[in-house]
Amino acid sequence: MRNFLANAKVPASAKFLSACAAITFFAGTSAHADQPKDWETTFQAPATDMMRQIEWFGNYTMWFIVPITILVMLLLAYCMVRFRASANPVPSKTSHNTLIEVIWTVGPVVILLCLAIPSFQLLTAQYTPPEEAKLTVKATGNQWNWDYEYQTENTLSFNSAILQDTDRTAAGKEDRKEYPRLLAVDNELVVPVNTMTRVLVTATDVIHSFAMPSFGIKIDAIPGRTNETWFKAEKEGLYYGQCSQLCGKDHAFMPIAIRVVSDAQFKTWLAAAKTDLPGANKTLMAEVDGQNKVAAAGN
Ligand SMILES: [Cu+2]
Repeated sequence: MRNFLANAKVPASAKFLSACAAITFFAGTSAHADQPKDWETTFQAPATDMMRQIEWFGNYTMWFIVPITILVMLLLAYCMVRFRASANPVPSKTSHNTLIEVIWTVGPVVILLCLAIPSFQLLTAQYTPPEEAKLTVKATGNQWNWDYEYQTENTLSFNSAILQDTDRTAAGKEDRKEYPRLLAVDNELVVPVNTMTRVLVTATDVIHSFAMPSFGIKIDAIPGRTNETWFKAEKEGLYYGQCSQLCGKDHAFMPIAIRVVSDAQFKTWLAAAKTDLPGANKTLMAEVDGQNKVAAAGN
């Protein structure tokens, strides 16, 4: 199955979708990372090609939804005014009109086809990793935190739980913009940029869901079962998601944070994290913060 998936070709139209979406993406925000914002009505900025395709499809469906809604509203208003009892005391007794019946049958079929074809292509693309994964991490949902395991030579595993306000100072995470309340965690999942990453997702107790909006992934974490998804993050930064399956009283308090760093930074971090995780995280944070300051000064 894996070979079949790996060899399946990404449909040409999917490439077209991503090309169109890429234009939107590069014209958009150049925020360093992404997280939900107050009063946000659109998707978070995509950080993977898959999310760009999803965003394109979302915008594409709007071209159907909005005109149809307007047409139905206008037709309703017209009928209510034009055929109200006082203006039209003797109603027409017409019960059949072949032309109109053909139009209202064929029209929706064509519209549905226009939506279904790109939708199935997108679904296929989501289950078709374009290349073999270079890194595999396992995410295990618990009530109410996540365990991450790096399936590398010497396995590295740690727990990632919501950052408590009382721990902010000790963790060096006082900046609430970078480490927002309810989204920041104690130990982020660190991955290298532009690297095909496979995520194996499971749970120990109840069903959770591993979701990262900017990456376009969301997959259920089910006890006794391993689900698989993948992403290839294109931009370094700190990304936030949340458990997306109602899983109990603290469901809202088990965020997911993924830190995308350069390949070299990842290797250094991984080597250090195996013996001293808090130390490795601090070193990495200091390095990333330093980079950001240089970037901000350059702007
Ligand atoms: Cu959960």
